[in-house]
Amino acid sequence: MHTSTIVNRELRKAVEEGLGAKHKSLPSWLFYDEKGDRIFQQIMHMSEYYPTRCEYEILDHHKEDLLRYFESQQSPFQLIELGAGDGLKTEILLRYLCSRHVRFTYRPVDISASVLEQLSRRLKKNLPELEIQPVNKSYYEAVGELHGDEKKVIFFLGANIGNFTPQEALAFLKNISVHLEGQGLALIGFDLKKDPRIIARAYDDEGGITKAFNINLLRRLNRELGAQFSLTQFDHYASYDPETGAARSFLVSLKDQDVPIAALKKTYHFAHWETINTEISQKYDLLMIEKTLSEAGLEIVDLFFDANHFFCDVLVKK
Ligand code: AVJ
Repeated sequence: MHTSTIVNRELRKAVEEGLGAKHKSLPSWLFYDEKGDRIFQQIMHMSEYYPTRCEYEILDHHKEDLLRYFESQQSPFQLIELGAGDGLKTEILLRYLCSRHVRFTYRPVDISASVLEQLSRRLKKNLPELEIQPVNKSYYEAVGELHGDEKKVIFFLGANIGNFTPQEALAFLKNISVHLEGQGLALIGFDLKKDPRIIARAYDDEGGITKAFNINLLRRLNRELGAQFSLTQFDHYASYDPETGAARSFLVSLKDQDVPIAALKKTYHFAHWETINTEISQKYDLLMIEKTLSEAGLEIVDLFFDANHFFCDVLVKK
């Protein structure tokens, strides 16, 4: 079956569930259509959006350490990156591993075909010696299909784990841990609690790029499901709760309105100021990280921080 048919079925199911709930929500994977991919690349370049820069710094400064840990692996191994995106951060590390003639296959997994193509094209050009096998799947699917005896190093970077609630993150990590039997390793990125103002700004930038990212989700529903959302009658709102560490994004209805969605043969009502929760970006402290990992049956091998301690990549094994 064609990928777009599957995505479309998933899409209809997600929208029907999310908009049918008492507190309306839409899953954040819906952000990443072609335009959403492009806006997210802009977000990663914004001065307010620190996570990408922090992780870039971490991977650059600790590439020797990481190599040492990977080399204790039987080679060749599979380097599986879940939610690889445009892979710009990972490229520093891939470049280094290639320069040291480490034998491995890079398997970037991403739900977005366009971003994956862009990544493959760039890596084939920049690192022709790299063996790369792109996987166009959601990471749930990809993890479900991991098998084989080859040793695995699983990357889950860029605070992607933050899109899960803490309970969901635990379940996902338990799932991953099954695949680390033997000598497997995983490198997991956690965005850390910090000055709440810095976090709030990262999700509500001056230039309105994050707003455009959020609103684009409605444009996608208009195009792919024949919905009739007015893009000017919803606003972007981001909140950060320093107690729980949850940064959340909402679309806020600016008037009382009815929105038909042709593909669902339904019309949804939005009261004035009613919200649709579109994303959670969970922030962690070290205690939460340790607790979550140990509950998932994972052992911390090493922790890597940027100079500001804004972000942390944790290397774990089973
Ligand atoms: C791609 C999930 C890591 O939550 O920080 C950026 C997405 N949303 N700005 C994040 C995002 C709004 C991002 N992740």
